[in-house]
Parts: sequence; structure tokens; C-alpha cells
Amino acid sequence: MQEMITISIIGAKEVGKSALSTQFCYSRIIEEYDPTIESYRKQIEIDNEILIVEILDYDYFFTDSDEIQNLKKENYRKSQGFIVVYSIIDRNSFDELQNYLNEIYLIKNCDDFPIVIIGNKNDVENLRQVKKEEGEEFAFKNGCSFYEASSGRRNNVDESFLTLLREIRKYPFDSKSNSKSNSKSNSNSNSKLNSKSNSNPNCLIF
Ligand SMILES: Nc1nc2c(ncn2[C@@H]2O[C@H](COP(=O)(O)OP(=O)(O)O)[C@@H](O)[C@H]2O)c(=O)[nH]1
Ligand SMILES: [Mg+2]
Repeated sequence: MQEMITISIIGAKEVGKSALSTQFCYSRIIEEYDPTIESYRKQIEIDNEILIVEILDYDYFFTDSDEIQNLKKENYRKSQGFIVVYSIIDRNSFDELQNYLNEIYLIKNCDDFPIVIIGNKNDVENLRQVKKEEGEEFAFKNGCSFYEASSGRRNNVDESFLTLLREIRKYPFDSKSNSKSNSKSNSNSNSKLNSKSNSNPNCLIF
């Protein structure tokens, strides 16, 4: 059986999550998204191995209902890596990044999970609100990989996804929980998580 890797793509509204996912999976932008499609699958060859990638692209912000929050928890649990997206032309979407990372750290009980941050829409330079260096610095501080990309121009789309897939393949997973193996027994493993979640009132605790 082929190996399947499940990843989640998350971030604020309208930053281009669905555009990035469809560009990666189908090599095209789909102008009118079918809102009922919330996951995509693609078979890829990476480092001479064939695997199936499942991308979970849910919009969790429609409602705070228990049902949606439970779905979100379930999806985060089964994800082996995350693409966290902001738009370089939307400062608010950049400001929300830490909340998204904190959610991942909490549910995975560690702060070094495979995560790639994408600053999307870098084809619209004249409307830029977030400098590239700000994205780089944020990603570096959080130990994440970083790309600026354009799903519209298909710039750095494959690179971002392939970097995440390679990180996932190197990562020491506990096969049952899809979290880091032994992360619970390592008392230092979530020290960053504790300091961040304590200082961040917007952080969701599952
Ligand atoms: N200029 C530009 N527009 C983009 C890019 N990616 C997405 N968009 C547009 O941004 C809007 C939101 O994209 P969408 O993928 O639906 O965002 P989502 O809510 O994060 O899934 C759509 O109108 C897209 O056409 C990009 O790289 N460049
Ligand atoms: Mg979408």
C-alpha cells in the first residue's frame, strides 16, 4: 500500500489557501471554488518514492459551533504537518499567525512540529503590507520554514509543499497519535508552548 501523508492548510480568510491547494494538486487556479470540497488528494513522487498527499482545506471560521470545533480538533490531530498561510497584502492575516501556531503546539503537545509558513500573493507588490523580512523573522523565531509565494503565478507553490513533505518524512512521529514520539515524557518539549499560551489570550485551548 502507498504511504499517505495528511496535511492541513490553515490561515485567515481569503489569503489563498484553496488557491495554493488547487495549484499544487491540479496545477491550476480554480476561480469558482466548490465550497463542498474540503480536501484534495494528489499522488506525487518525492525522493524516488511515490506517496499520496491528502490536503485538508477546511474553513473553520464560519461558526464557533461545537461541531466545527470538534472537526477542527480531529483534523489537527490527524495532520502530520501544516501549511500556515498569510497574505502579504493583508497585515491582519500576518498578525494572526501566532494564534494558528499556538493551536498546533497545543494539540500536538510540542513546539517543533513540521510547519511551513507561506506569505502568499507576492505578485501584488504594489499593495504589499508585510515586508518579506518580517515573515522570515517570524518563521525563524518559531523554527518554521518560510516561503513567499504566489498561487496566481504558481511561484514557490511546489517548493513550499515539498519542503513540508520532506520535513514530515524526517520527523519522529508516534504512529498512534500523529504527534511527536515521547513528547509527553519530555518536560522541556512544550516550554515554548507554555509561555506562549499563557501570554496569548486568543489562544484556543482544546
Ligand atoms: N493576486 C493574487 N490573488 C490570489 C492569490 N491567491 C489567491 N488569490 C485570490 O484571493 C482570493 C481568495 O483566495 P482563496 O484561495 O479562496 O482563499 P482562502 O479563503 O484562503 O481559501 C481569490 O479571489 C483568489 O483568486 C495570489 O497568489 N495572488
Ligand atoms: Mg478556501
